[in-house]
Amino acid sequence: KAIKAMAKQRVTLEVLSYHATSPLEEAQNLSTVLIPSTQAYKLHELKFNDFSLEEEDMCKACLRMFLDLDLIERFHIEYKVLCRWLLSVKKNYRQVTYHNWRHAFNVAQVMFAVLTNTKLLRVLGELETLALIVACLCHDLDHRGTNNSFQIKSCSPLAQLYSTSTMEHHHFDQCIMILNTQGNQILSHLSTEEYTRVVHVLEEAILATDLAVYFRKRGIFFKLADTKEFDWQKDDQREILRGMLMTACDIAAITKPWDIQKVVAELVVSEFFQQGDIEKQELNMQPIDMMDREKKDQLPLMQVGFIDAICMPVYEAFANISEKLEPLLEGVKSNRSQWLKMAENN
Ligand code: 5BB
Ligand code: ZN
Repeated sequence: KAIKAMAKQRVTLEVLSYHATSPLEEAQNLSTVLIPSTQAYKLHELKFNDFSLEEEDMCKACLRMFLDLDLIERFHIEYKVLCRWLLSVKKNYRQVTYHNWRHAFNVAQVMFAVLTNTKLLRVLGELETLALIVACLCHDLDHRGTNNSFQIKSCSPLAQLYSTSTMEHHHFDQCIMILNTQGNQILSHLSTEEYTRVVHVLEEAILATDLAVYFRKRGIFFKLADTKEFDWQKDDQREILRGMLMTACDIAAITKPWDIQKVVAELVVSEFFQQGDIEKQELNMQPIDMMDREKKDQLPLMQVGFIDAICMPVYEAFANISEKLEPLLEGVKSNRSQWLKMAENN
C-alpha cells in the first residue's frame, strides 16, 4: 500500500485545476452566459457533427446537457462549481491529435443522445446517468496519445503502477483528483451513500473503455440483446449495459456520416503513426502495421476489420435493445461499404 502510494506520487504529480489569473475569471464568465438550447446545439442527434462546436461552445453544451438531464437540481450542484469543474476537465486533456477534449465531449454527446432518445434514461436513473456523463467527459483524461501496450513497452511509470488497463486506471485517477479539488467538487452535496455509488459506477465506466474489458464482458451482453431476455432491474445486467454504452459511445465516430468518419479516422491514424514513430526512433522497435506509416495503404482494410470485429456487434446489440438506436448500426454499415470500396481501389 505504502509503496503504491509513493509510486503514485511520482506518477500523477497533480492535476491542473482550472485557475484564471485575469480578473475576468473564465469560470465566472461561463457561469453568467446564456446557454443555447439542446436544439440549437443539435445535442439530441445521433449524427451530431463532431467538429461543429468551438472549445467554448463545447463547455456550454456540457452545461446544457447537465441542465436538461436535471442533474444540477437533483444533486444540488453549484452552478459555478460545475463551470469550474468543466474547465478543469478540459484543461487536463492534452493537445494530442485524437484523444483530446473534443473526443471526450463527443463521447458525452453520444451518451446524452442515446439516453434521451431511448428508455435507457429511465432504466438507469439519475444517479447512474450522472455517473455516465461524468465518466464520458473524464474517460480519457491526460491521454498522451499512446496506448496501454506502449506504456508497458516503454516501461512508463504508469505501467509500473497499473499492469492492466494502465491508461484507464490513470484516467480514473485524474477524474477523482479533479472531483476532489477545491472549487471543483460537483459531488459535494450528495449523501455519503450516493457519493460512494457514483464513484463506483464512474470507476467501472471508465475502466470499461479498455477494449480488453469490452471483449471480456460482451458475450453476456450480446446474448441478452439477442434473446431480449434482459432485465434492467437487475444490478449485474445494468452494470454490463453501462459498460457497453461506454464502448458504443467511445467508438461512435465509426457510426457518423462518411465525411465526419473520414476526418476522425485520419486523426486516429495520425496519433497511431506518431506512436509508431516513437517506437521506431526511441525504443528501436518495429511498430505493429496499424502504427507503421509505411503501411498506410492498409488503413481502409483495417477499418473494415475494426468494424467487423469490434463495432458492428455492439451496434447490432443496441439496435436489438432499442429501434431508436438503429441509425447507429446503419451508419456503421454505410461506412463499412465506403472503406471496402476504398480498399478495393487500392
Ligand atoms: C484495435 C485494437 N488494437 C489492439 C489492435 C488494432 N485494432 S483494429 O485492428 O481493430 C484497428 C482499429 C485498426 C486500425 C484502426 O484505426 C486506423 C485508423 C482502428 C481504429 N481504432 N479505428 C477507429 O476508427 C477508431 Br475510433 C479506433 C479507436 C479504437 C480505440 C480503442 C477502442 C476502445 C473501445 C472500448
Ligand atoms: Zn476514448
